[in-house]
Amino acid sequence: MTSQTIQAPDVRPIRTDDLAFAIDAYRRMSFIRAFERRCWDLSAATPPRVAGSLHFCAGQEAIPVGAAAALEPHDRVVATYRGHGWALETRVTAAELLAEVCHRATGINGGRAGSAYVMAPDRGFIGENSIVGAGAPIACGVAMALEKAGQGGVALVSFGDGAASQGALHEAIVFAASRRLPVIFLCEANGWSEMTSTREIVRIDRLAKRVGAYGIRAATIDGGDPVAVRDSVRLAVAAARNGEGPAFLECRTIRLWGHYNRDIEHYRPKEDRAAAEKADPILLLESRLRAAGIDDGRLAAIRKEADDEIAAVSEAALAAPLPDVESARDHVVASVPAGSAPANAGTGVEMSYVEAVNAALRDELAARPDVVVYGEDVGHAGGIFGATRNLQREFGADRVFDTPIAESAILGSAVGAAMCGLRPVVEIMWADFSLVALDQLFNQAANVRYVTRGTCSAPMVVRMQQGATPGSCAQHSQSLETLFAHIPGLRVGLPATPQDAYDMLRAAAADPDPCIVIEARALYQQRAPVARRESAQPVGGARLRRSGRDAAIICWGTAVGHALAAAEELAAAGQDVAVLDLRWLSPIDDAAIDAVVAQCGGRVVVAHEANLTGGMGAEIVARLVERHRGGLRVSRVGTPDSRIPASPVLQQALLPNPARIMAALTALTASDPHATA
Ligand SMILES: Cc1ncc(C[n+]2csc(CCOP(=O)(O)OP(=O)(O)O)c2C)c(N)n1
Repeated sequence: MTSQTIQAPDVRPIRTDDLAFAIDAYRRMSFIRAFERRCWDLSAATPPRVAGSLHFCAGQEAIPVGAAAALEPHDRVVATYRGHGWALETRVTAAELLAEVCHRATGINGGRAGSAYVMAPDRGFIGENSIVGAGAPIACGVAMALEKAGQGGVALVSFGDGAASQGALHEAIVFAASRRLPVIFLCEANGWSEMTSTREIVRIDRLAKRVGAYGIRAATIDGGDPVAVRDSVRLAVAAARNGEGPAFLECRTIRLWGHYNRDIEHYRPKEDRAAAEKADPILLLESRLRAAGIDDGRLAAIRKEADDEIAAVSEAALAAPLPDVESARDHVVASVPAGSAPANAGTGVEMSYVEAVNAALRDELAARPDVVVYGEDVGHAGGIFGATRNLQREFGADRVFDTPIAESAILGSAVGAAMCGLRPVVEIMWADFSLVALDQLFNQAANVRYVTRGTCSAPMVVRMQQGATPGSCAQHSQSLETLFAHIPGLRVGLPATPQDAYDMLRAAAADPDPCIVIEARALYQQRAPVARRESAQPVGGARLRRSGRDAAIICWGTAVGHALAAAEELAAAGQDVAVLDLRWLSPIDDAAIDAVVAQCGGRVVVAHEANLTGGMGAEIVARLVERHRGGLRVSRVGTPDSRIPASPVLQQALLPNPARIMAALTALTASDPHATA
């Protein structure tokens, strides 16, 4: 078993025109190598001076060095997790990077990123990505923002040949091709997919062949030659700047060291390693420079300069303070005060819930030029439920558009676009479909603010609708809010009325963090007056829909209507039941919960459509128990832990309804010696 055939090329002459660049490339490549040697030494020290795994780009340095020479300051780089070279070749200093690798307060991310997830968007380095392939959809969004900025910027994303098998990459290429985005997909094909030879997996000799079928430019080049990389990236960049769309460059390279710092490479044939050592791009460039008349003394001086600088940087990094432990929870979300539910205006134009969504999108598009609205069928057709109807006609196909059926690309591009100044409001047609692309929300969007310590964020909105309706099958019926609310860094809201469908979507679009707004398909045709507002309210705030003293129902989404109906019936029987519509599950309005619980003598039913086990009802009950200790009588009403059948009668046997909520309330108050009814 060998990885790709590695052949040390004959000493290729350097053109006179390229000599200065080649000397500079040698200097930069030597610097990256010196940096990584130092990292290695620190991690191999006893005890180790760097915790965790390090993934080195040794052997691949010609790629970031060559590519960076073809980029302009307004271009952006999204890198593989093996990204030290890319960080150093953008505008991250060695001091900041080494301090980050050593998890110091002075690191570029204050020790929050470590070696494999460095982010410095303000330096043109969108970041490394430790989820392989995930950077590609993000690069699409970065390119969208660059296109909008109108300065001809391109987004370059690097990834490994192993990552080339990821669905996210496929989706990103399809997405970029469909919109002709200025993205350079750059594959660092070192022949290894972690501990498995890529040859054992891929049935073609060149990955570029695969990509040709996407209808974009694709080429295989020598990734060991910085001049070849520079020239090929230049061509691709020129075409992208010229509006000709994305390109794929497969840079054949070598992995000189192991997959990571403690890799003993038991799986790697000795001859593969030996061949890689012979093809070391720094040694090859050295030979070429010698052949071009650069003497050994000069080359040695360049290497020494790199070593000396790294030694100084390393001393400073090790002397730097550790991060302040008090800061560990800072920058999970923006420190803006949570809002409260806006007062009902009492007036407004009657419209359906889904028309209210449409109105909110229209008002956001009109109010802010950075808002873009997109998703499957969202543009021309106006959405399968009509939520985006007529918006493309009114605001143009640049701002309201259709995408390929590619949820990772939709969400990932929203992350990249939001990081670079756009306000994407994207639609995931059904909440169930978000599951194929959760990486972009959980691992990507939710981390941006935290890792960059608030210097960057991903203010995007994801609209989706959920829940069971008669005939909807088990893959189009789930209530998934708990998944999202579990993730720190995401905001999650579930409007239950047309007014809230309008207000909460506008709040989400104005919020500085990624927001998930989960609409209720079952309520789409519900009608009520909706007041259009001048400006958006902050995210957050529960609404007391009905006050009462005997018991409280805490609920959200479709359960709100059932709760109100139950309270109404119980009122006829002399019971006075409060209904609190939580609206937002993140941030959660604990003060409103406490107030209603206190008013109702601690008798609480939490009602939601989602399954009971591990649902947000369990979270709310746990919070109540922790805060109130004694004097509580709590119960939950939700869908029992079942799959959702399509049959309407079977659905009715499972879903919460007013009768079940009433039964829970009655059981609660009947067993309570202090109850008034
Ligand atoms: C989505 C995902 N799956 C698996 C991994 C574990 N993993 C980390 S690195 C790696 C190998 C990636 O190979 P390649 O893309 O060729 O990059 P290289 O290591 O060669 O630079 C794997 C499988 C991961 N980080 N992310």
